[in-house]
Amino acid sequence: MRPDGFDLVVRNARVATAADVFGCDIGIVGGRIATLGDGLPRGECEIDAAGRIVTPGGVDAHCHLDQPMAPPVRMADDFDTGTRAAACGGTTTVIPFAAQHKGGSLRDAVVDYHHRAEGKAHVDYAFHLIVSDPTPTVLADELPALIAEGYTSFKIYMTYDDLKLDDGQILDTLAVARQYGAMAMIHAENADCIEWLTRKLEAAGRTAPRFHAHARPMLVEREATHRAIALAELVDVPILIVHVSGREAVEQIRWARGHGLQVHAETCPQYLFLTAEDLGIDDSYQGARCVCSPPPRDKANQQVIWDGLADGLFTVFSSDHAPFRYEAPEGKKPGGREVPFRHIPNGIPGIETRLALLYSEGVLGGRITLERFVALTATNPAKAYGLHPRKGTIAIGSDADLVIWDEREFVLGNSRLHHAVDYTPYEGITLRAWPGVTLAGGEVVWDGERFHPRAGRGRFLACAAPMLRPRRG
Ligand code: DUC
Ligand code: ZN
Ligand code: ZN
Repeated sequence: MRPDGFDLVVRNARVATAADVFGCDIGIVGGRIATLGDGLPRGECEIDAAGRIVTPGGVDAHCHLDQPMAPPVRMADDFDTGTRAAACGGTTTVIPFAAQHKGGSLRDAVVDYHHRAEGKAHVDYAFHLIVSDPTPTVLADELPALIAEGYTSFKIYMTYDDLKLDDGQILDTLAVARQYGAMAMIHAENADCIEWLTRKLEAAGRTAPRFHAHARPMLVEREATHRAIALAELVDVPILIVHVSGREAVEQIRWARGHGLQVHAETCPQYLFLTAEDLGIDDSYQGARCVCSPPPRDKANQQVIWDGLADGLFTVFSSDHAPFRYEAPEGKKPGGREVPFRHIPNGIPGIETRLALLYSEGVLGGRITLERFVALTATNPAKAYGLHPRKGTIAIGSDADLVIWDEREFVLGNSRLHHAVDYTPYEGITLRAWPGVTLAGGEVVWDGERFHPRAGRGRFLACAAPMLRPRRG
């Protein structure tokens, strides 16, 4: 022990890591874990965690905060409200996206995104990049330089007109990931199929929110997932398929793994807790709240996703928090109007509810082990994006980012959440647990009832190279 003692001791914890669950005290000095052991001497502060599970703070490796959008649309959460909500839901590291505009510079996007985050974040953050215009300068200069500076992951879109790359551009961009050791994340949906289906639906007058799901059936995700896997195989580079929604994409990923390819996969709460019916069973506009891409599927597909979480198909469980207010001209009703589904901003909020949903239904529902919960929500994302072991685990030397869980039943409502969105898609769901305390760098940011703000507490994290080793079989 250091002669000057512990700043904080979390006593009698039932510590869960991705490998084990064990009892000990956690001694914290200077925002880091200094000691794990029994009967530690008194700290300056003490928290008694007797009988409670303590997990690493969550790492939300896929969320969108204050990402520039085409007017009038604007995201509801910036780095202040988004990281506030994250902290109150047990997430202590977020990785949102610095998005290049077509025709713009990737470096400029990063500079702008730093300004948006500066002095506002309550928890630590890193950035993924979004490469939407892989010009020779971006591929040869900007991207390699940014990877070297700690932006070691980037997202490639196969859909959305303002973001998508064609196959040749994807190959060129994947080749940079291979050469410089970055992690390529892929949004896999076939843009041309979606456009063709959307036009047919529009011609038939089928423009209500629920038809968003008809325009993006599983086939379009399956085809793009297969193509992404083939392109990555050609380049011989690992990839991570983001927000996998159901059976058909899962089958492609299992096939790839069976052939020894390094294909990682992410899924999100919406594919476990929502179905296409949440976009509407009639032509009401209410379903715009749950418009996201890929869309939620059905109960059978939810089970496929649960199976993939339990058996190790999925590496990462993220929120894909993309916050738009429902009753707002900058949100789900652009310009104040109920618009055809093509124009509804895609995305749902979930940064605060991600951990409690999976802990409640996954761990306490007996579907996944506590160790796998920790792996999916903290350790694996930290490894995939070069933040481990500083983040994502409970170990000597790691940041003292911890969640002490309260296990008790309550009904979720938006009024208890801390994001700036005027709804939650999970309104009325009964949860069995919620973070009772969140510690970020050894400071209490959430005490189970109150948020303890300190904008600027959150620091930017430069990421190292991805640590995930190839998975065979
Ligand atoms: N889909 C995305 O690809 N990103 C943000 C939200 C969404 O629904
Ligand atoms: Zn996406
Ligand atoms: Zn997203």
